[in-house]
Amino acid sequence: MRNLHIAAAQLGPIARAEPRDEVVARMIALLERAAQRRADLVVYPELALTTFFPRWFMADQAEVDAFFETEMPNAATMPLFARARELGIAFSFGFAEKLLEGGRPRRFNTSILVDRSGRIAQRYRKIHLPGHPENEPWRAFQHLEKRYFEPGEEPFGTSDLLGGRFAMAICNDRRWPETYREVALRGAEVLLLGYNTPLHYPLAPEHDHLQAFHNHLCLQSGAYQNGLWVVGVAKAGREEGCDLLGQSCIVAPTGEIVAQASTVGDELVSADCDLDRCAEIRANIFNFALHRRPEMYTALRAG
Ligand code: CDV
Repeated sequence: MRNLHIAAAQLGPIARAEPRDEVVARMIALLERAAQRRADLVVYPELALTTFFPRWFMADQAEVDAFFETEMPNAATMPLFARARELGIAFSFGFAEKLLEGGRPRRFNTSILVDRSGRIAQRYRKIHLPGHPENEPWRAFQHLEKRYFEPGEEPFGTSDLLGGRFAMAICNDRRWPETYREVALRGAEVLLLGYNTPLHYPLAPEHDHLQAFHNHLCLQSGAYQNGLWVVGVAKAGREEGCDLLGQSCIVAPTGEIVAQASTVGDELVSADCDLDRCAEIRANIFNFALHRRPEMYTALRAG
């Protein structure tokens, strides 16, 4: 048995004007609750430090850049790093990352995983960027991730800490089966995944009532078909007039939900996650080495 106590730290809405230090104070309050439960790891949502700004078209790049972090940790997030180190808790959260490469600014939708000592053990830049690059004012809410971010250029990675192997993915990545299979083939036992999912999807509004179903459908099937623990964590509630899905949850490798948020505010849910349970699936029905036939998946190999 390799038991870890893992907490999903759902965040309620973040207003456009809410300063980073207030958001970080909310994150620390959830961390303290996690410490009372003796959590080993706390997982926060995608773009956890700000409102979900890709819902707005902004022509002025300086206005967009105000939502980005140019270093991590920085002054605003240092208290979270410090408190987590004191408590000996690992954590993961998403943020908008801006860096200079060869004098050129680059912007990514990024998540980090920080170990118990406060060291950034892994960085992941979102691969499946949803949305559109141009101003589409007809939409009630835009989704301009393809304008404001570049897609991550590195494959899904893993890191070994807390006695297990971890991978990260971000929001839209969870809808793609390749995400789970890729990290499972790399030996990941826990997938950490933050999301911001509006209940209203302008391109297929007839599916709005299915957002909650599709969220759990993807997380649960991804977990089961790959023998993984999956920790899905929402930014939830009515944010600047846009309703975001909650439903943060922890899914066992059997596909069963073992903890689930019941509000759309700041909420902590947690579960004992025995990493050895991955083998229940991986040594049986989804024994990759025994049953997969990669040589038959020719369309997949072709791209
Ligand atoms: N932040 C996201 O990646 N959101 C997407 C869109 C399509 C709503 C999602 O898959 O939830």
